[in-house]
Amino acid sequence: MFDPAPILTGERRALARLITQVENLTPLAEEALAALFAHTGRAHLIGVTGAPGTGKSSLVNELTKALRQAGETVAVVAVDPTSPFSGGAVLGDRIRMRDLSGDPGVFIRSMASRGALGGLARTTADVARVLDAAGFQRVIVETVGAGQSEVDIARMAHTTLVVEAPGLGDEVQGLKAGILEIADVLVLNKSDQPGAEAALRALRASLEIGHSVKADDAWQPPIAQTVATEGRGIAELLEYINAHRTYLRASGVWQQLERGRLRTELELRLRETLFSRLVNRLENGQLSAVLDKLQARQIDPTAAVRELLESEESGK
Ligand SMILES: Nc1nc2c(ncn2[C@@H]2O[C@H](COP(=O)(O)OP(=O)(O)O)[C@@H](O)[C@H]2O)c(=O)[nH]1
Ligand SMILES: [Mg+2]
Repeated sequence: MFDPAPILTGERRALARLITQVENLTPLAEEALAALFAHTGRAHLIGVTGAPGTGKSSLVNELTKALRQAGETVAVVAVDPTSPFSGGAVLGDRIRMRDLSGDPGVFIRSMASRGALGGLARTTADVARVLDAAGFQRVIVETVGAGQSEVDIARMAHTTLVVEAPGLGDEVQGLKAGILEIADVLVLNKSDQPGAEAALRALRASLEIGHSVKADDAWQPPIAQTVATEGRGIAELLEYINAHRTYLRASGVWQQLERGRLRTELELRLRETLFSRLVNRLENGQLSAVLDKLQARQIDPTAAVRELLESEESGK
């Protein structure tokens, strides 16, 4: 039996244990998520993405400190698809340990994403939900910006930060189209490094091009210039993040986003449930028999679906 009380009061060991359950997709985790759902929907979810080494972990660390100074509670979920023991992740964690350990208003968790049985995006969303239910006012999710799972994670966040650093050369122009679409706030970190001015110009230029394709036209992504290692530009970055949250709430986009996310989840779960229900009702070997006919070009895919559905209905 799941006891929600220690989670709702943010008890750390209970939280850590439950998150492990969520990662392992256990029945207890399912029960817990169901019981906690009514307590979710309050936290501001902030996604932080960008190439490895741009300074995401350092930035998250600084942001967390700034938020704590403002009296807010913060949970951080670090997702690194390459390896839980990669240099960047470990370094970032060490930085965090030093500055933030022992603070009861902060909870930090690194996820071993390789083992995410239910898929990285879903596991991350469920972990964020647990932390939301635990009452953390901000939940920050750090991902290595590489592929679809980052875009999925960004969709889950209310506010997505895309972190860039100078010296990435043509990449800055190259990868922009896709990644800029998900950016609510752009961060040019390592502004102390050579090439920062050029990178800023490149970012501005691609923002102008990208702006026309952005669905959400009323918000123009600002660019924050930071030096995470020195804490420079962090106050301004936090202002942008808060301005975005204010915008989301005032415009009603916050509600729209939430409804869209819940709709996607509902449809996904419906699809999975209906599919496995159907497959369970089919006779052994029926699916592969239809597949044989498909492969032999005796029937087409639409007819295959019809045949499977009809035999499922007549078998009732
Ligand atoms: N010069 C400089 N180095 C930075 C800055 N921010 C982070 N770094 C360094 O860049 C490296 C990668 O930082 P990290 O936060 O782990 O990047 P991540 O892989 O994006 O999470 C570390 O050695 C940091 O100390 C910055 O603003 N300026
Ligand atoms: Mg990192």
